[in-house]
Amino acid sequence: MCDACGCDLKPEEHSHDSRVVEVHQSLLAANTAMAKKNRVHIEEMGAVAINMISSPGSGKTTLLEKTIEALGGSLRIGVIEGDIETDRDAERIRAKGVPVIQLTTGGACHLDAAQIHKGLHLLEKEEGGAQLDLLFIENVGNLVCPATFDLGEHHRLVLVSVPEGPDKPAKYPKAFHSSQVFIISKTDLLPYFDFPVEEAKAEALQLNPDLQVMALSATSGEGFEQWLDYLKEVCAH
Ligand SMILES: Nc1nc2c(ncn2[C@@H]2O[C@H](COP(=O)(O)OP(=O)(O)OP(=O)(O)O)[C@@H](O)[C@H]2O)c(=O)[nH]1
Ligand SMILES: [Mg+2]
Repeated sequence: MCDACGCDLKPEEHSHDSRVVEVHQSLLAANTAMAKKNRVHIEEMGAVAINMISSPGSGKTTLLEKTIEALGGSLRIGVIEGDIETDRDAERIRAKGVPVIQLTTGGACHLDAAQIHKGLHLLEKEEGGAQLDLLFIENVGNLVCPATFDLGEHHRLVLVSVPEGPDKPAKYPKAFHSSQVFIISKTDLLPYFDFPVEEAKAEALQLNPDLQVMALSATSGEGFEQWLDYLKEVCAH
């Protein structure tokens, strides 16, 4: 038992040094300040930015591919991809003919505002990357760390795919508290999984009543119109 705080750890196993907390707070403050600058930079590019957060494999890149196919002719779309390793997602997006930058974090579980600052300057050098209507930022796949870091986005989008199960809003509340849009993806798989859509929606709305909730399948196209309408509306403002 630790005499200082009464917890179960031995004194040498943890710290009561308030400087540890201060360092974390100043790192977050620096990130928030850089995110503010990024938002201005993105607006100068003419764009609205959407930060996409989800578990690995819930369909972020596929949703982007299908969105570019549907709207790439009418809206100028750019993408910043975030992954721990590889430029595979950027290659998939590049094949759709829009400007894209891959950021690799080398192990970090989220993008931060300083990386986006660099990414914006690199994107501007890509053909068609300097003036955009929509900038998508695909964050590193997980529902935990990305929720803490403002990147300078205007909208935050959290996805949960049908095979992951409906309990994610309750288990990972910060991602849902801090988002404006919640997408239930891969609805073509609903016949094969136990995913009560209305219950999942209700649970998410209980956490954040302002969430805009959509259910869609990128492969079948079901529910896609609502998503495209949302994007057009976002760009019109
Ligand atoms: N059935 C079905 N499969 C989908 C759908 N969307 C994506 N997938 C599949 O899900 C897998 C993962 O899709 P991605 O788009 O790469 O997922 P991601 O979220 O970008 O993954 P990470 O970047 O690794 O986090 C792929 O095999 C896709 O073909 C969908 O609407 N329905
Ligand atoms: Mg991806």
